[in-house]
Amino acid sequence: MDSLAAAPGTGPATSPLPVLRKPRPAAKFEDLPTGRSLVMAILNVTPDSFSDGGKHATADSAIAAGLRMFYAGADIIDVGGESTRPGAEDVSPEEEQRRVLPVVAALVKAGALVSIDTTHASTAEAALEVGAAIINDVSGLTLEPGMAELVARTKVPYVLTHRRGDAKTMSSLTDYQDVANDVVAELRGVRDKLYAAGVQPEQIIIDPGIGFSKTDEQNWELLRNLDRLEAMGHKVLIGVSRKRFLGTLLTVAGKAALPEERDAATAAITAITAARGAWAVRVHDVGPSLDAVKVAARLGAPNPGH
Ligand code: PMM
Repeated sequence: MDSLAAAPGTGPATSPLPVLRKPRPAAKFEDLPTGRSLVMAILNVTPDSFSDGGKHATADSAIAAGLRMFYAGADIIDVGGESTRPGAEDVSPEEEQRRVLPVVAALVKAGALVSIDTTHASTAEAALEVGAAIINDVSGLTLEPGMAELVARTKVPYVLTHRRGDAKTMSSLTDYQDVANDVVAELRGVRDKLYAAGVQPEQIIIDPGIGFSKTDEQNWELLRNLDRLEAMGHKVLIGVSRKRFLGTLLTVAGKAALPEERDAATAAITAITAARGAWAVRVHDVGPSLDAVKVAARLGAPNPGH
């Protein structure tokens, strides 16, 4: 049996990750499946993310979890070492890199396509050096100096996510005239900075930043108006997985649903956004969303443009 195909944890006790012995050729962005929306799996290597914080506090446990998602069919594994939970403390780029780089390197070696979820240009650059293929930046309107130049120089795909302020301030920055129009206008402003640095339009993937500086109602309003984001002419990524507004929606007897009780609603949104042409969804629970994007494609979802 190809040792690469062994499920993590099934090897001898002395070798908990036999899958890593035989490196696979690096996965390429251009080789991602076409004809359906993609599933990006969330792998937070943090002590404090809002829904899965602390689960993967060591590199080995994060690598094993990432491999499980890869074998479950995730198209992209999104590795992050900095919590973006509202109110979260800043993490230094050094600490962030200590957390994520071994994980990125191991998953790349196993043949996964990896994106690096970071707001720091130095972490993005270090992750690209060990094989990450996409930069997923949630800094939004507060783009870090050097990030645009890095994206232009390396020519990698870049997720431009809408967010006002940072993790500490974003929850109070929810004044919009018309949330969909304002988000598009503000994304255009950051996009102009990226273009000015030499980033090409086809490198940019747009994300409305569900839950970032938005109220619950504004999140729903954005999801209702995906076509306005798509009209910007880029691929669109949607990240709703286990977010608080789903907990509120699923309240029973005055008690919001817990993060792990929000996966069915997440998969429902995957189906609906895939049917409306989203390029990819960012989720914790890979299987149901992968099924949902296949259903949407079979029912004739618009080609998500990749
Ligand atoms: N949400 C989180 C983190 N990174 N990246 C993108 N592109 N879009 C998102 O919506 C997004 C993100 C916060 O959720 P988590 O704590 O579950 O990772």
